[in-house]
Amino acid sequence: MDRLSLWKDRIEDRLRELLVPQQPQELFEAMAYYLFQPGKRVRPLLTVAVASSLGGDEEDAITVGCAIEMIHNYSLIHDDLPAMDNDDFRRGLPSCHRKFGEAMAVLAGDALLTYAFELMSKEGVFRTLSPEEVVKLINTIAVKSGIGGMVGGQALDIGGEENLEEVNLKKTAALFEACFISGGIVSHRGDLFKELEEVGREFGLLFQLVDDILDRDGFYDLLGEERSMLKAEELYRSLTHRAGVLFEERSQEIKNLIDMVYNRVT
Ligand code: GRG
Repeated sequence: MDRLSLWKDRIEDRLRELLVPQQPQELFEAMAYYLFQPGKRVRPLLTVAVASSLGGDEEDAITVGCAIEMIHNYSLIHDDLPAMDNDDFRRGLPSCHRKFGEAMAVLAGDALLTYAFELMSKEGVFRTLSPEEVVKLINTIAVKSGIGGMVGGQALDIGGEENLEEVNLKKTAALFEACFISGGIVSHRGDLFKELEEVGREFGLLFQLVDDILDRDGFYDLLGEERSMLKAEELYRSLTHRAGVLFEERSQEIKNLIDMVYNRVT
């Protein structure tokens, strides 16, 4: 089995260890509904791949990756709500609010977001991180998820912001930046913050552009097929090059994840 598949299995197991059945049962079920569906797990995989390539502890990286995956799934639950995208289906199944009702879906999103920070701030959860590194990790993930990141980007989108790049940088790329930076923090490489943030940003922009090309909206609408494919190719080349420079001979899994995203449109 390749390393990405092994990590994916460990991420699946850890998610189930971290979010165990608890009361109120209906809230737990609504929290677990998206989280335990088979997703790509690209965010935790990136976190582990970065940490592993920089010599960090894989178990600690898996824990952080799972917290980020909880935040990602909270954002999907809220994004699907009638007040936002009003989607009845996600991953081919009824969306969270269609299954559990709107109020419970709002609460499930709230609880997943809070739970991510609860677990990262729990004493003893990380085996190799100093208290200062834990604070830096929590702060980074909070900033990238909140008003300066994903939630801010969603607000700009809903408000009709026309600068798509600005919306995507916040709404989509910020959480990918958090994955790369977190992998660095787990590896005690706070000095690489800026470089990791930049690679994460490019990864997020490629991820969103590929999604736009597949859905024929967003940048695809703005640029048309030829120019959006060219832009995707440019981003792909730049990202692969940067990953090679930053992670050197230990960049294979990160490059495989970049390929996985880009290959969806090639
Ligand atoms: C509601 C606070 C709030 C934020 C919403 C949903 C969202 C922010 C941003 C999503 C941006 C994004 C990544 C758009 C691309 C669309 C898409 C396919 C998202 C799903 O992410 P994947 O593909 O999902 O990683 P899986 O199913 O693999 O987990």
